Amino acid sequence: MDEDHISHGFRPKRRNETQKERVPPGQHVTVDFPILSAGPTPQIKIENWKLALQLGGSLVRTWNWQDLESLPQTTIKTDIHCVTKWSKLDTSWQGVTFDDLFDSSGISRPLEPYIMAHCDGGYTTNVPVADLVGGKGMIVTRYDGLPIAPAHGGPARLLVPHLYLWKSAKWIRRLRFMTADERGFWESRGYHNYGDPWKEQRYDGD
Ligand SMILES: Nc1nc2c(c(=O)[nH]1)N[C@H]1C(S)=C(S)[C@@H](COP(=O)(O)O)O[C@H]1N2
Ligand SMILES: [Mo]
Repeated sequence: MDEDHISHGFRPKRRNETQKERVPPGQHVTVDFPILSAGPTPQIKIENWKLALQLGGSLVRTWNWQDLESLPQTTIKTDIHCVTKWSKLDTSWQGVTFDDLFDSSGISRPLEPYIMAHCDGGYTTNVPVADLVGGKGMIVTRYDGLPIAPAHGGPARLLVPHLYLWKSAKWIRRLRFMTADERGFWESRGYHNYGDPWKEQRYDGD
């Protein structure tokens, strides 16, 4: 029996219902990978790349590219959700979890409850530390097994897939612990402070 003779709608319907459970309200699935950047794509050389971890005014530590590559590598397959309403299913990323990053700095428990992510080009976004540890957040360096394209945040970006994608800061350079929550680039321009796609926390007041 060929594909045309399968009783009408059976297979597509099942597929749609599986997708429906995986796609947050108001989102639609896309197969391509849109690029959303508030500014130009920086061209970053790996030799010059450094990630800094900051507490108050002082530097807790920095990782250069080799340092990051030598940490335990984790690969995940996850769905990502952009506030502009596209979701992409089963994206595959490799990098270092925040648990492993903090372990490598001798940080056994978060120093402060919030982090501001600072990027090349000045973009910022705030994330509670609780949303980064426990395997929830990563610094990723590979997409689909290959170095992340510059437009998608290469060489390294934040990945926090359970929150809207604006929290997944591209071209990450600095992580700054904060005692009190502060708003980042989009959060101070009308976006929701937290951004849970399942609760449709798109804009302030949602
Ligand atoms: N540095 C930086 N990171 C950023 C952005 C940005 O403009 N600058 N845009 C954010 C937004 S709004 C989204 S939806 C995602 C888009 O990631 P993509 O371009 O890889 O799809 O990156 C986020 N991270
Ligand atoms: Mo976005």
